[in-house]
Amino acid sequence: MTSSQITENRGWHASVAARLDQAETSGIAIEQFNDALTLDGAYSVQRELLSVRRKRGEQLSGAKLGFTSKAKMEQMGVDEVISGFLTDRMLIPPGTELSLSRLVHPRIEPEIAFRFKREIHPGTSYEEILENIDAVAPAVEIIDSRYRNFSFSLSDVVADNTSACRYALGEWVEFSKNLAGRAVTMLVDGTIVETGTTSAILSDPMLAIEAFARMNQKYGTSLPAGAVLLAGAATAAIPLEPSTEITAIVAGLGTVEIKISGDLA
Ligand code: 0L1
Ligand code: MG
Repeated sequence: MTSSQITENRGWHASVAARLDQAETSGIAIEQFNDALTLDGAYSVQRELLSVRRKRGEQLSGAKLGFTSKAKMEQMGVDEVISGFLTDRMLIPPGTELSLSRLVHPRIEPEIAFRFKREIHPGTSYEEILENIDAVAPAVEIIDSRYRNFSFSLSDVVADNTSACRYALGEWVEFSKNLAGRAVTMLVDGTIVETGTTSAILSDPMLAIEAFARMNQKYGTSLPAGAVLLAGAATAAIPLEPSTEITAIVAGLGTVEIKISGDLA
């Protein structure tokens, strides 16, 4: 590719990022880009999106993986995970209510999160990343596609930062490698709506760390000490409704709760 083609692509990727960012901040969905983006181009759009958010004062707070379940990989016809970034504005602090206002069609999924005690760089090896993990916590991720009908191609969803929207964390506990096969339950207002197991995350959440190492090497950016990795969903995601309370329980790990406000204005 010539340098003028790279510049031209960069300009186009920045304009795709601006459209996705506008959809994210307004809550108004946009049309899919479909085959107009390559996978590498989609990760370039993601980097542009991060730069837009940083200019608004947001700080990078972690990374996330998507398509970590066999079913989702088969549905999308892929054999590799996708990755996105998290910022401090996406974190729902404990005890605060989440407003659905300006979200497009949010869904919630139970996950587990890892915490890095030191900086991680794209060149950090899997072994070093593993040594850098000091804690694990139950988590929920709110995903919200900025595309109409929550429908997308692989490159669409990567460009849209893998539908990352918000996340909440339970209490951190000391990192242990024994994380597969733990029952996961999600409740809405005290009623069980989804059950699953942490083995839905690439068969063992430990494999999410390996997948993150691969993705970070290829497409990642440096993460600060204290950053988190959302490893992937343990059950299907469910649509969020106003004035509800969601609880996710990961057996032997803990609980995370969030309240959705009634405010839709
Ligand atoms: O975090 C996720 O598993 C979602 C990845 C993107 C696909 C989707 O929005 O369903
Ligand atoms: Mg997720």
